[in-house]
Amino acid sequence: MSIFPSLTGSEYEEDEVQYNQICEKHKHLLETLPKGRGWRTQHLYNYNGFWLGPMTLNANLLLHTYFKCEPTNIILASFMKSGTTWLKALMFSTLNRDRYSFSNHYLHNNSPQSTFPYLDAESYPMTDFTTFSAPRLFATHFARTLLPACMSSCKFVYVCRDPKDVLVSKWHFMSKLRSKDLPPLSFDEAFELFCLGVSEFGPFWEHVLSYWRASLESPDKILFLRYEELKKQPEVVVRKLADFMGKPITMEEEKKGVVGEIIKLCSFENLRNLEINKKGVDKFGKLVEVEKQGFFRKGEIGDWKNHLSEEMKDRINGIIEQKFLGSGLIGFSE
Ligand code: PAP
Repeated sequence: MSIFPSLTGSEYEEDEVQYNQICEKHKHLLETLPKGRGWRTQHLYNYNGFWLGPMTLNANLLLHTYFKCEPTNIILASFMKSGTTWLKALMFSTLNRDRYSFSNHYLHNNSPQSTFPYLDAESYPMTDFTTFSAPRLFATHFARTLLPACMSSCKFVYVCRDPKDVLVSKWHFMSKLRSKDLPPLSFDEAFELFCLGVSEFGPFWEHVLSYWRASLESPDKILFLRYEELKKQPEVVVRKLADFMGKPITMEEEKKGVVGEIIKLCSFENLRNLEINKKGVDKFGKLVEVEKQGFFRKGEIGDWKNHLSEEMKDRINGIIEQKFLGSGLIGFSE
């Protein structure tokens, strides 16, 4: 299949030249950027202050060249393992609540990952997203400062989570995906790398701060959420999401219990126990396949207590306090 399905003749040739230039740039970057130890792949590359694997680096270059921003786009952004799967299900089912009944829903037969595309997979220029109807939903793990400038016209939902739980969740997840040709990454090694900021899409703190600062500048454009608040008060968050996406819950829907239906549909227990999420893989770009059940592990607050020593907890909490000092971000170092 052509990499530019919608183009013909000279248009195609022009774009092919551009595409080859990106491949060249990618090759050059891999040779020149600072390298760190990868959790899944052998190396990560420090690109504009953030650590990316070779494929996500390429995806970022492609995104900057080919992505066509629309002000109606709504982008779900998160650091890995912060609640993306949950938010994908919640945003999709909240926005499309007139399209599907809760007794026979899209999510009963399709994984949350399939609801809307990741910008970080190497999908460009093969997929023409302009054909999707508005508002178009996308997900990304890229820090705000790694995204194209035109995206300041789009809305963002950012979800973050206690970094200690993120670390534990990510280590379990990446250990499964890690190439069998590489030596395993022990939890102690992952902890050390995480503290140094060397972790796919990290440093964690810079990632969170990139969206936090943007949300302070444009609160109407960025809805800043926390996994823990979603766990404690899901109904408050679903109403916020509905308002933010331009589709507030009506009085009639409140009476019918629509908010409760959305929460029940997207709950960890429900999604994890659906047959569709127990078998098979989700595909990201050309090469990455992830077992669907890998997205549903424990879904709890505080699993870090089963993995981190007292000393580790104090060290990571100290880093969080220092990094977030004066930012207004609190409650991560408990
Ligand atoms: P991703 O970065 O690979 O997209 P993401 O969905 O952000 O992963 O995070 C996965 C975490 O969310 C897992 O946490 P755990 O390892 O601590 O268990 C996963 O279990 C949890 N999770 C997935 N779906 C839900 C849900 N519906 N409700 C609550 N937590 C969920």
